[in-house]
Amino acid sequence: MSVLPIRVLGDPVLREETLPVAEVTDELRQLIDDMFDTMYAASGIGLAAPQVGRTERVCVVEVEGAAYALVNPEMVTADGPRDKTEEGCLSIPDVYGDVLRPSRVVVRALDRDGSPFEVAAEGLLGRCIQHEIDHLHGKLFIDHLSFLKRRAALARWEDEKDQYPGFIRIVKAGKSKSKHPEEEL
Ligand code: K1U
Ligand code: ZN
Repeated sequence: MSVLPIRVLGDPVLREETLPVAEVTDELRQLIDDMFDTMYAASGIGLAAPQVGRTERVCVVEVEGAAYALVNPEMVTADGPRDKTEEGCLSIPDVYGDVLRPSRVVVRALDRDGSPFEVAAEGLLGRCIQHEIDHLHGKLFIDHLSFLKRRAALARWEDEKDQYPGFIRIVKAGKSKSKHPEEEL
């Protein structure tokens, strides 16, 4: 169980296309578990592999108690009326922007055991899954903003980024969702 350093805007890994996972191994399961730990420690609702410097096509989400590890996720459908809602990103701390996205998605993926499944999601879970799949293709929420709003978001980031030398954000362990708190000792 490890909380991993989070890469922030400016690290080239955030702009790379990820690589499909060929096989769900114990090493990949360890990465998934560490990503959940990191997401909880950072008080996030999602996290994608590039945010911890990895290029595997894998992300994790948890919204209102519904937790998913998504390996090789593929968008099956993205429809419904588009909603505009404010997003943040653990890789662009303290920067926010309104993003327009389809309100409903159906996503197909492999789970932590390598078994295929589909999830249909709307609301915050649907938005979070779209945000994480974007990360797996090197796309960030600021890329969805209008020219002026993106410029404002980047100006805000200019004021923040010096807190993250080497494009690394260290998150303290502590906020844990572990069912076994003694594991944290
Ligand atoms: O991928 C990430 O950077 C995680 C990101 C996911 C996300 C947030 C908001 C909308 C879509 C996707 C975060 O978790 S940032 C933390 C955050 O903004 C948040 C936390 C709890 C509830 C709602 C938002
Ligand atoms: Zn993000």
